[in-house]
Amino acid sequence: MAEWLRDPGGEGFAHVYRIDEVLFDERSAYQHVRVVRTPLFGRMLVLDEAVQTTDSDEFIYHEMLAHLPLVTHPNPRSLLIIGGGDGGLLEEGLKHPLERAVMVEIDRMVVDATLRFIPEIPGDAFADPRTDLRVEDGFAYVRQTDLRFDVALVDSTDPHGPSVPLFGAQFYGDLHRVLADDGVLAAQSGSPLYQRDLIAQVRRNMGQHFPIVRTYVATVPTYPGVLWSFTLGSKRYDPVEIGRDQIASRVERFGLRYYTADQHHAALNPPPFLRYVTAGD
Ligand code: AG3
Repeated sequence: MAEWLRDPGGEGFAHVYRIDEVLFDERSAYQHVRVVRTPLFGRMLVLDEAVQTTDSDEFIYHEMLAHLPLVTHPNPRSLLIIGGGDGGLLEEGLKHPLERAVMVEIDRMVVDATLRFIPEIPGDAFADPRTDLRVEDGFAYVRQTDLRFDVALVDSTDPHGPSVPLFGAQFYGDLHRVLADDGVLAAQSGSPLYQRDLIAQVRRNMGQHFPIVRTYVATVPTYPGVLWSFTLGSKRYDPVEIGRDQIASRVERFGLRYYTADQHHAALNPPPFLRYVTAGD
C-alpha cells in the first residue's frame, strides 16, 4: 500500500502526494526533516507536514523571493537571508553582482539533507566565496549584528515553532535597523486563500517600520492552494515604479524560468478576486 504525504492547507483541505521513495527521514532539534521522491514533482524537502520545495518547481518561489526585491534596489551589494536552509534562494541571490551574502539558518539538518539528496537546488551556492553561512537563530542574529545590508530576504516555514517571531513587528524593526538607508526587505507571507490573516498581520507589522509595503503573488504548484504571497517592505524604492527595461537589463543573463519584467508587474497587480491582499497599496 503506497504511502501518501498530506500537506494540510486551511480548514478541510490538503494537498496529497504519493511517496515513491523516502530518501531521508530524521528529527532535528526543531522539526521533522524529510526528503521524499514523488511521481509528478520529483524530490521534495518536507519540514513537519509542509512541503518546502521540490526540484521541479523550486525556481518559481526562489526566483520571485530573490529577484523582485533585488531588482527593486538599484545596486545591491550585500544580501541577508534568514532561513532558506535548502540554499535555493541563496543560489538565486548570488546571480546578482553581490559582494557578500550572509545566510542565517537555524537548522543544520535542512542544509545537510538538501546538499546530500537534492544538491541541484543550492548548486554551488554554499561554496561561493561571497557566502557566509551561519547556523544560528536568525531572530537573535538580526538583533545583535553590526553588519548592514542592502537587501534582506526572509525564507521561513509557516508560522509555527521557531518561525513565529519571524512574522512579528519586532523582527521587522530589527531588520529595518540592519538595512541601509535605501534597503529593501521581502518575506514569504503565506497563502492568499487560507492565510489571509497572516498576510494582513505581515503587512501591518512591516508597515510599522517601512514606508512602502507591497504584497505580490506567484503560483507555486506544490504549496497548498498553489497561489502564494510575498510581502516587501522598502525604505525608498517602490517595486511598482521599476521600469520594464530596467528589470530586463538586470536579469536577462540569468536564464530565469519565471521572473521577468512582465511577471514583476503582474505579481504586484493580481487579478480582481485577489485584490484584498494588496488593499491599501
Ligand atoms: N518556505 C515556505 C514554505 C511554506 C509552505 N507551506 C506549506 N507547504 N504548507 C519555503 C522554503 C523554500 N526555500
